[in-house]
Amino acid sequence: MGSTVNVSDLLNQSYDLTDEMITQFRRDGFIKLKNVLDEATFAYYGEAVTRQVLANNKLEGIAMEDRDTYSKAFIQVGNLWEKCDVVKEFTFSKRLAKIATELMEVESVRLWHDQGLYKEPSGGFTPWHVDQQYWPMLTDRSVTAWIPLQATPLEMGPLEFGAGSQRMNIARELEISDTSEGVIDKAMERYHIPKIMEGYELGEVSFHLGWTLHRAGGNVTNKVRQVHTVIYMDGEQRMIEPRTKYHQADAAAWTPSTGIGEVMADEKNPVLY
Ligand SMILES: O=C(O)CCC(=O)C(=O)O
Repeated sequence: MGSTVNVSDLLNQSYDLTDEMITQFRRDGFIKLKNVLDEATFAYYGEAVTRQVLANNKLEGIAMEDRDTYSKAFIQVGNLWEKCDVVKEFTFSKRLAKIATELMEVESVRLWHDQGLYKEPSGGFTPWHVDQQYWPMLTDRSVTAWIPLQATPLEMGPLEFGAGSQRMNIARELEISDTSEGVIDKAMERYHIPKIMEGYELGEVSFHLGWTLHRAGGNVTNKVRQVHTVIYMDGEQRMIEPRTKYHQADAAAWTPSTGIGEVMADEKNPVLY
């Protein structure tokens, strides 16, 4: 009798990190891991993510030439897990959450939010930036799992990282824009920060810290670059007093019941590992 393999099994199986991988992540602020997921996962869960991204696409019908740099870069739809139970199963993967926990060297992780980032054919570059400038978090323990739902060669706009940039306080106040692209690029040259950009194989997933500089090139293929992301924070992460309009907006969107100084334990922030 053959045994049935459920498509969700892989999402809950352990992916074993080596000590070298954890050391590399601590040094570089990012890591790309091969064979984290597989084709069957993408066929089932990827389809559900795509359905939600298309159903909630606010850029529908707006021509590329009429958009600003940010909205040329991708269609962005957040908290997909609240909209669809299949996506919830994907976002709540213990396999991914365990990797995030071990890379951040913390005891547990909570969900900050998930989002689809779909770069359309002829979609523009994603400017250099750091994510954590938007988030009112006390410590640097936040990490994004960037999960391409197809192999992503250079022409499709994979992520590019500034290795070790999480330790350097560069342009942390700059929102994602043409200005951040130019200013950060110059600073990276000045401080000799290595820029690392490689395509992603099918099943490869990267993890980057909230303070790691990153960007992506444009999509010059005729296929959409489909990416799901899951953003984790330390299970003990606390909220600081919002300092910017982005802090305020993100606190309201992703952790509405958390008060200043409290652990961010809203019902939107379940412990995932
Ligand atoms: O997908 C992209 O082009 C950019 C993604 C990004 O900046 C992120 O996930 O932090």
